[in-house]
Amino acid sequence: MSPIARESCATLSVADFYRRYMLPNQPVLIDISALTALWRVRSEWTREQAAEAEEAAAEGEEQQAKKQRAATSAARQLDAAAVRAACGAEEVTVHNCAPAAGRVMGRLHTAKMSLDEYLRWWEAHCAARGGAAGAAAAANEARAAQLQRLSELSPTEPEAEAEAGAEAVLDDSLLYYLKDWNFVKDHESDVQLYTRPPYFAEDWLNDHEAEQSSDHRFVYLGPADTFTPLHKDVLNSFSWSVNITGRKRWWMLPPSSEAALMSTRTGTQLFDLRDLDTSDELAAEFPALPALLAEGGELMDFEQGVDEVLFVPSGWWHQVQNLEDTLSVNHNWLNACNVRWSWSYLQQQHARIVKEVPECDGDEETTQQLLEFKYE
Ligand SMILES: O=C(O)CCC(=O)C(=O)O
Repeated sequence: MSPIARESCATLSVADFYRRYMLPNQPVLIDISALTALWRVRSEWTREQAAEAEEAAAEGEEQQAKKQRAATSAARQLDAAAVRAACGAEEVTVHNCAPAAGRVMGRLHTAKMSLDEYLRWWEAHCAARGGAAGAAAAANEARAAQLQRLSELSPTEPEAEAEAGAEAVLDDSLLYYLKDWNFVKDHESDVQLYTRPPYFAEDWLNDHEAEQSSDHRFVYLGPADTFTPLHKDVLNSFSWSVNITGRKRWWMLPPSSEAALMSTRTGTQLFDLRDLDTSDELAAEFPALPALLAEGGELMDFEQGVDEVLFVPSGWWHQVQNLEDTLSVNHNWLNACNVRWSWSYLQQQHARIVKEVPECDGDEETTQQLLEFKYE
């Protein structure tokens, strides 16, 4: 296994980020708590319970920072009532990560619902699950009911809801992960939830797309155990991802590992690296993988704490699990450092469409439309 590089925005300059990570296409985790402290997503969408008293200890700086992050992560929770009040009526897409829900064509099942519905599910799920986040969810629910009563927005009886919450039973067929919510696109003019960290300022994808109907700036929200399957990012873009609440586990493999991630039997890519541990039959389809995953291999397997931003370089394969209830923000982007990989990827895909879709041979307009449809 390879270790992930760790930095802090207090000491990492933009020029050093460029030279040490972006240009050589290497991942890095950067503590940006000094930046997130100023963000509205933190002050308006989360609540902090009093953190436990700090132990005075003779430890290294890194250990202390880790302890501090763990305490912050435990104390800071989503303020579901505030999020609901801000944009509960919006439609969002959720992915069902419950193992019992299965997959469709190698992907998680998805559904569309209002954010309000999603947050109701979230609160019931966290309350039924119990623990610290469950208590926070119950408090959120009570606060939401109070806000609703005040605003008379909902016809639902708050008392009946609170009762339903108290009786909630964990439904193991549902584990919803809200992904790819284009919050910024729809709210640029009224609220700036966060600012782009300076390391990622030069962004040809989203600056261009500001004029378009969609973009690559996302909010993600998922309770503990929600999951993003193995993939590399759209158009070989870079991505950055920061946790506003919670922690994530990331598994990352460099672009050179791509062939090892394709089944020798079907040619399709692996869904979850952990599936190899539970199925010898599946493991046999990926004979080159064990060497990459072994000690001394290429795999990076690490935790990302609250207020840490991860730089995911172009073409790196990754899968992600939320270890706690996690609110995160992420962008995909292109610039002079990676646009050539995007361009060659698009050329490959163009050639593939022409080869596999007979109608496209000689019809450039249809080929372009299909390309656009696939990567919009
Ligand atoms: O946080 C997640 O679940 C996935 C994020 C991701 O894949 C990315 O930022 O590239």
